[in-house]
Amino acid sequence: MFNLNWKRFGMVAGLSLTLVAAGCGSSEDEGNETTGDSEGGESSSEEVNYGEELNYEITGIEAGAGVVATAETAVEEYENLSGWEVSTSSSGAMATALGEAVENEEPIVVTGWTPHWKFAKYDLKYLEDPKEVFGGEEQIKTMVRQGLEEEKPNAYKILDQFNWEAADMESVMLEITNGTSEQEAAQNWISENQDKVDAWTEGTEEVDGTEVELVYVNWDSEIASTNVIAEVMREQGFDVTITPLDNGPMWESVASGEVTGMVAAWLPGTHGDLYEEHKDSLEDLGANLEGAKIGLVVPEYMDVDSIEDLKPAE
Ligand code: PBE
Repeated sequence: MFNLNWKRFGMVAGLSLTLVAAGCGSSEDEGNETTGDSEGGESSSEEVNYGEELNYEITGIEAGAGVVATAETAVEEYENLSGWEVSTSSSGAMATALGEAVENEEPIVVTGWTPHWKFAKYDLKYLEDPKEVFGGEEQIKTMVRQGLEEEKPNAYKILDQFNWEAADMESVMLEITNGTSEQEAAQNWISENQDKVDAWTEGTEEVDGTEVELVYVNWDSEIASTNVIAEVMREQGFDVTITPLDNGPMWESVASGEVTGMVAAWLPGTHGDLYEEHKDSLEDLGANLEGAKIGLVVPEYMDVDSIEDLKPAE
């Protein structure tokens, strides 16, 4: 218990430091230089109108993602976002657009989340959210179908004991984004973290081809977690299929009992509606990761710190 609290305190302190650092990064000097280049000599941060340059567009991801729905709520709640829209495509397309913007030092606002490799690769910051539309720290939780404990007790126990940290997930994500295959990155992490994996399989017996189907969405974070737990279960003798779906169908397939489970439930905020809808038809196995977060993310060089610094469409 104490350990956990200290860990969480450390994380919150770390987050605040990041925010302080973000504030320094966008000091007047640096901001003016940047906007001077791209805006033809405007000198005050007051005059920066990124909205115009961005066509009042927030670069979203999959239409079914919680962070997209939450960004749409933010557009409604913040008066200064009047006239803005959240575009939808895919997490991959968002990451490409972000990479191109950073390369050209152009402005961009994306729907972002932590853990994600983009923070290791680029200098980015969350925009402050004074109305707290995006909520606070979240957990990523494991959900399985009802009856699993009786039918496949070893699968149930491993899924129940699966638990790691943001840094673990980030290292797998980073390796995948740098070109290693998903399965290989998962195997590499497992062989370097055998002690953690042993704790997940503790008290279970090896099986001979018991079928398990895990569902997920093609978000980088969930690609990492799902591949890791799938590989761990394969090493225990399970015949594991992993199936990418949209967010809604991912929840529905677990609730209907069609599949074994998933490790991709972002709560209490991001998937709160889906949880409410399905919680009576599935089993909640608790958090597999603490300290997740969603929000609007921009490059450090942009001279805005808060969602409220963005300007409405004329
Ligand atoms: N995400 C990653 C998901 C949850 C995991 C933040 C993109 C979402 O918004 O639903």
